[in-house]
Parts: sequence; C-alpha cells; structure tokens
Amino acid sequence: MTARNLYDLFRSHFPQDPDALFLEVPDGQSVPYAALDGETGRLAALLDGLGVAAGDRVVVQVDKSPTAVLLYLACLRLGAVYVPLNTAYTADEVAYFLGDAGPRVFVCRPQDAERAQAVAAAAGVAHVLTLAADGGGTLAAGAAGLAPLDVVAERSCDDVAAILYTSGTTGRSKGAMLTLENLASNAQTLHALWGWVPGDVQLHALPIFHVHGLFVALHCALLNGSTTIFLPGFDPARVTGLLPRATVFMGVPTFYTRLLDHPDFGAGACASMRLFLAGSAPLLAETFDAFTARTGHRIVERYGMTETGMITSNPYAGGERVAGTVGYPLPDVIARVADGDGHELPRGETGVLEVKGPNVFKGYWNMPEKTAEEFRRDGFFITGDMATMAEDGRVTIVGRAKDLVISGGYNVYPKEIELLIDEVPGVRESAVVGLPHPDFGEGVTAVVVRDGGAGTEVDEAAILAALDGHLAKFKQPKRVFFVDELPRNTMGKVQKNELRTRYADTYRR
Ligand code: MCA
Ligand code: AMP
Repeated sequence: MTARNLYDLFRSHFPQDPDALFLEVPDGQSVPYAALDGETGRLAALLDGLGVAAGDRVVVQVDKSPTAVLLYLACLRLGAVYVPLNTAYTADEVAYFLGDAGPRVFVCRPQDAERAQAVAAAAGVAHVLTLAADGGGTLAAGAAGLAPLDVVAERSCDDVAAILYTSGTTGRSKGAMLTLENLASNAQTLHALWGWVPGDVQLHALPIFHVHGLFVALHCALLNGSTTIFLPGFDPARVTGLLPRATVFMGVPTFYTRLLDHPDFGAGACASMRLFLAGSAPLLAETFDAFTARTGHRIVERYGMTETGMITSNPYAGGERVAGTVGYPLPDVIARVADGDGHELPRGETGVLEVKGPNVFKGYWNMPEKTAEEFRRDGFFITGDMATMAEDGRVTIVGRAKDLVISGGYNVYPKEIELLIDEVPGVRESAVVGLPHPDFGEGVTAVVVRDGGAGTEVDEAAILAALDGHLAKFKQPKRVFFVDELPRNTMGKVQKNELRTRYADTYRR
C-alpha cells in the first residue's frame, strides 16, 4: 500500500461529481462523497478533543447508521483503532470487551447509556458517547458545532486500524488486530477480482460490526467511488424492492434462503444485477441451484475469516462458479491444506487449511500466546477449517477442526455457552452443538445432563432463563435436550458428532 492512511486511499477514489452519493439512505439522510471530509473531520475533532490519539481504541456498539460509518472513517483519519461490537452483546459481554480493549472512548446506543456508564466506569473508560440509529445522540451533538479537523494521520502499513473480536474455543473472545496493510490489500484485491466497474451500485443489508459488512462490502464500494444503498438491516421485501436499482449485493446464506422464500423475489428484481456474493457460512448447493433457477444468477461464493479477511473466491470471470466450493485462493494469498503438523498434504486429501499473505492479521490483542498457537513457524495461519484442494487449486471447505457453530453468519463457540450452562443449579454438564437449521444454517442446541444430587429438576425454560441477559440472543440455544449421560469416546471426550446425528432432525421444516 502506498497511501499513508486507509482514508487517504479511499479519498483518492472519491468521485469528482459533487452530487455523487457515498451512502444513499432510503427514508433517511444520504451522505454525498463531497461531505465526507467535513463530516469525518468534525467527528475527528470531537474525538481529538477527548484525547483520542493514534493507536487509542474507540469501542463502538451501535445500531447500523450512516454516522457509524462516518465514525469508522474518522477513526481511520486519526489513526485510532476502531473496535466495533455486535449490538446483541449483553452488558456482561461488553464489560469483558471494554476491560480487554481499554478504549479511551466507548460509543453506545442512547438506550444503553445508563448501563454503559456503569460498565465503562468499572473498566476505566474515560468517555461514553451515544449514537442512535437516526444519528442523534451526544456524538453527533458534540461534533455539530466543531470545525472539521484537517487530519489524516501518517500511519505505517503495520499499524493496527481495527480490532474485531472473535469468540475463542476456550470461551474467551480474542481481539484480532487488523492492520492498514491487511485491510487495504484485501480491499484492493477483491475490488479487482470482482470486476467493479464505474457506475456499480451496491445494496447493503449486512450489519457493520463484522468484516463482511464493514470491510468487504464498504471498502470495495469506497475504492470504486460507488454509491451504496444503505439499509438498517436485512428485510427480504425491502431488498427485493431495491434490487432493481443495484448491481452488487453481498449476503450471508440466510439472506439468500430468505429471499428465495419471498413471493415477490425473482428474475425481475435482479434485472440490473451484475454480481451476487455469499459468504460467512457455507452456502448449500441446493440454495445456489435454486437461486440460479429462479434468477439466472450464479452466486459467487467466497470464504474468509475475521483474522484474515477474504482468503478464497469463486471466479467472477474466467472460470466456473462451482456450488459447494469456495473457489481459488486470492491472487496475493497462499493457501495450503496441511496435516496436524503443518506439512502440506497432496492435492485432494483433507486437512486443515493454512494461509499466508498480506491479508493475515497481526495477532490477538493482549494475547501473544494465543497468537503463537495459531501460527506455524513458517508464518502460515491455521484457520481451523477442514478443506480439500483440487489439482487446479480449487478449495472446498468440508468441515471444521475447531468447535464452532455458525448461525445466520454469526459465530458461536460452544465452550462459552457450556461454561454458563454448567453453572446453572441442577446441571452436571452440557454439550452445545450446531444442528441443520433451515433459516440460520445451523441452530445452536444444548444437550444437558442433570445433576441428580442437586434436588432441582432443571428444565429447558430454566436453562434459557439463566442464559438470558448474560449471553447475546443469537448465541442462546434454540432448543435444550436432556440426557442421562453424554456420549464419550475412550479418551473421555464428548462425541459431538453422535449428538449431531441423534438430534439432526430437530429443526427440519
Ligand atoms: C437473530 N437471531 C438469531 C440470529 N440473528 N439467532 C441465531 N442466529 C442468528 N444469526 C435471533 C433474534 O435475536 C430473534 O430472537 C430470532 O433469532 C429471530 O430474529 P429475526 O428477526 O429473524 O432475525 P434478524 O434480525 O432478521 O437477523 C437474522 C439475520 C442476522 C438477518 C440473518 O442474523 C444477520 O444479519 N446476520 C448476518 C451476520 C453477518 O454479517 N456475519 C458476518 C460475520 P428472538 O425471537 O428470541 O428475540 S464476518 C465473517 O463471518 C467472515 C469474515 C466472513 O467470511 O464474512
Ligand atoms: P468469523 O470468525 O466470523 O470470521 O468466521 C469465519 C469462519 O466462517 C471461517 O473460519 C469458516 O468456518 C466460516 N466461513 C466463512 N465463509 C465460509 C464459506 N463460504 N463456506 C464455509 N465456511 C465459511
């Protein structure tokens, strides 16, 4: 990357047309490209006044809004580290993130301000600001009267631009440090690979607290100087209604199954579309095929991780988009399928996918040992995904070596839930698995062994009540089953595969 700051890189692609829109917000205030310098400059002035300097963290847990995007860009300008959090996280979860990230500023929703003040005070956070979905709150009010700060901090490629938390197999979330180089290289590669052209319009319905909606989608549009039609969330009727104005759409598989379930969705809605992309979870071949049959479009499935950004993609041009595969490693990414010791396996064999390239993160914030555990000595990052690579390099993800459930594109680590369930009075032990789910792809499911001696006849409602308020809704089990004992192998390890088989039909339509 030659730019000294990611914002500078984006700015070099802003259209000259003073009316060109960056974010077009149906029923709201749109954001022209021409306003970006001023608006982000004002937010930068506010943060600067609160003492936010390069390298300081700004933790943000807010509903999707144009101002949230401007805040991200303002952090880039200052060289501050942007740390977005899923709005579903509870106060308990936020307390951990604030304690770990140690931000100078925490921006939250107005309705969460009271609890946020308490949590922030306990974590020693100096300032709490609010931002509502409509842009209101103390953040905008504080910035409104300020002169834009004419700053674009000089950063190096290796400086951290954002920390994104991913859940950990041990139950503790890890903050993935993403550098300017990580974000810029991935954005530039994807922008070229997916053939962005002048005039492209993106329809955006993803959340913006994860890599998919924030980086993959918005960075490509920014590098293209494109307009993004910016929706507050995914609603199949709204998406169907707005698609005729768009050329590019990115979604998790649940978006596509919900669109296919919508009676008005079809080829007509997709007439102007150039590209549908899917990722964050496996896209079933049946969804790919049904989508092609209904619309004539072949979805481009790609694969990535928070720690790496995008790793592989099916071809946009010059190759087949094959359902059930995730395509080829990106041009600047090296991927190998390896055995448990990191030795590359012959093509066609199944092993763990390992990757290396400018997209691979710098490490986990405050966790050097965890970072070291996930890298090979030769610098390859161990994804924890099981894959095969065909002779021509095409990658198929066939499973996970890590104990992870992906529900509607959100990651859920069973360990985190099991630890909480095991604390419920009357529970001896538990195992959490993901089962096939028609809407979310996988449904989080708990299998619990009661503690006969405790005297309490704990039931499904009691387990769910105990989790409520402590665990984000999307992590909470959709069903809880009770068994006398968990199936174990000779080593004493719980056989989750057996549980997945036993309860496989739980969510069948
Ligand atoms: C909402 N609920 C969920 C989920 N979302 N439960 C399980 N899994 C979910 N993903 C809960 C709600 O709290 C609610 O609970 C009930 O399910 C039904 O809510 P509903 O209104 O249907 O949900 P929604 O608001 O429509 O949300 C579904 C969604 C959303 C649109 C699919 O989850 C979503 O936007 N997912 C995208 C995630 C994403 O962007 N992932 C990218 C990560 P109750 O009824 O009890 O209140 S980045 C990544 O993975 C890597 C880098 C990559 O490769 O991209
Ligand atoms: P996250 O930690 O949210 O970044 O999730 C990354 C994980 O999502 C990967 O390690 C994969 O397990 C999964 N994933 C992302 N895209 C795909 C895909 N296209 N097919 C299968 N799994 C995927």
